[in-house]
Amino acid sequence: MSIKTTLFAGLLALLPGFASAHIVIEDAYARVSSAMAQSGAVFMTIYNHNDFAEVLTGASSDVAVRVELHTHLQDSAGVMRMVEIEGGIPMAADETVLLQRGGLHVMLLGLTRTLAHGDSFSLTLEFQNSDPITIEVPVDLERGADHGAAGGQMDHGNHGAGHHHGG
Ligand SMILES: [Cu+2]
Repeated sequence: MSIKTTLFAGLLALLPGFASAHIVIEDAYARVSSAMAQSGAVFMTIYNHNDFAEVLTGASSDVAVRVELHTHLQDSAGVMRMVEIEGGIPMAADETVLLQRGGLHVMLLGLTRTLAHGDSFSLTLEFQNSDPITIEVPVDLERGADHGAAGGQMDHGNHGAGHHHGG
């Protein structure tokens, strides 16, 4: 009987369709520092509703020559610097990961066109175990650094204090 239970759980974890339906991306937006900027950053909330760990392994978009996964780290001089995350962004089972200003973000390098406030573009996110997810990202230059606070329409913010450990 325990063998059957284990087998069933194993099969569920192997079904790609089952897996991809359980990653939810919300509240994505992009920023550039100016109209002349050569790079930009994308922020979002990622919910891993799977009961297994996932890894955001990479991303791609036709608005950038290269797309990297970055975080901010403080160097020995106390200066915050952006660094590429080797191996991707891990997400524990049922974890919510915040990509936000001053922390994790998707970096757009070598912009192929100008990103102006109100524009939008497609971004494809790739995962270790789940199918890729393509989202439409609005360019929002007016969003404050206080992520999500201005929206007021995000039910997910009430799911529990455990969601806010990513920053
Ligand atoms: Cu960056």
